[in-house]
Amino acid sequence: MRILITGITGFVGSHLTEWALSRGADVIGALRWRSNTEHIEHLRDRLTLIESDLRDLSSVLGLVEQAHPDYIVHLAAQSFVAASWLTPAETLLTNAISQMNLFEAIRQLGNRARFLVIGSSEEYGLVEPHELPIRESNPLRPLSPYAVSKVTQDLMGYQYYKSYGLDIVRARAFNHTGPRRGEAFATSNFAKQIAEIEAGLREPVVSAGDLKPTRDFSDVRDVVRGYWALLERGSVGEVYNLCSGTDWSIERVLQFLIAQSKVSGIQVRTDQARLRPSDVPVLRGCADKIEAAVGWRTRIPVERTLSDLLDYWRQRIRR
Ligand code: A2R
Repeated sequence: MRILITGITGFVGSHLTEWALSRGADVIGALRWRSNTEHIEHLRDRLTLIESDLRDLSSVLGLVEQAHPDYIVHLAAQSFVAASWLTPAETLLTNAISQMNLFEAIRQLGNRARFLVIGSSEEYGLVEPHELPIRESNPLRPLSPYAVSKVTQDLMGYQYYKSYGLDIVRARAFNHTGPRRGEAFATSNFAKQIAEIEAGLREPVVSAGDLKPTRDFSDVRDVVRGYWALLERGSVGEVYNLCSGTDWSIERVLQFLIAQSKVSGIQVRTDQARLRPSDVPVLRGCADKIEAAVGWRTRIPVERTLSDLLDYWRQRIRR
């Protein structure tokens, strides 16, 4: 079994690589010449890495031809909602064109790989209270440029499946976190700040954006196990939520992390720069469909995920 992972150097890419290797797969990773490989250094001698530019079709044709995959998981993306407000065109271009080039490459080469489209709970956007928990049939009402880019990827997956019969399965992952999460993301950012406070590198104040929104958090290690199950047993053309079914406010996440700290009396300060033009107030998903289809549900409690994330930052800062 050969799996091509784009975005292999990212947070999810490194965890999916570990999972795929544990399943005995040959892993081929696509990366840019300037990609930071620190998350996959410990796996490097077990991988094949191919440099490519996903926004250039001729480069992607070469990548798919060389990789000759059975599975493709397309994780490469401008993945950060907040950054998408500053770079909406870049976000849409990267996320839409990269996937289109991959679809065109497998179509033109006649490759039969199963392709996992990585969507997001952000696609649902504005959700009315009576629509909770969110099912796959919920309307898509995106509230950020990132969310629009993910709706585009999702519907493009539907279209290429319908138009050309490509073997495409679509995932809508709700928030996921854990070790190696990029420091721009709230959970990781809080954990990093607390680890820095413990190390005496900053005053005992955590700066934060809006604490009111609630999110349905899963552990990244559960999510990559779900992606694998969809590759193996998901139904072609279908779309599946990956979520825990419970939501935590950002405030609760922050207070949990502060309570784990060895330093007492840590304060919280609102940082205006972290507030966004519009934010999704509540995201809580329903995972019934994926559970019925492939038997997947989350196993790791949020508390463990957050503790592991804090430990990750403690170790990094010590290093
Ligand atoms: O920045 P790099 O070179 O280390 O690579 C990142 C890659 N990436 C790209 N690859 C090729 N061409 C691009 N224009 C490009 N822009 C970004 O995507 C990195 O390997 C990966 C993103 O990693 P993270 O930011 O850590 O995202 P994460 O959480 O792993 O997200 C994976 C997927 C994305 O579709 C998200 O939108 C979704 O899960 O939540």
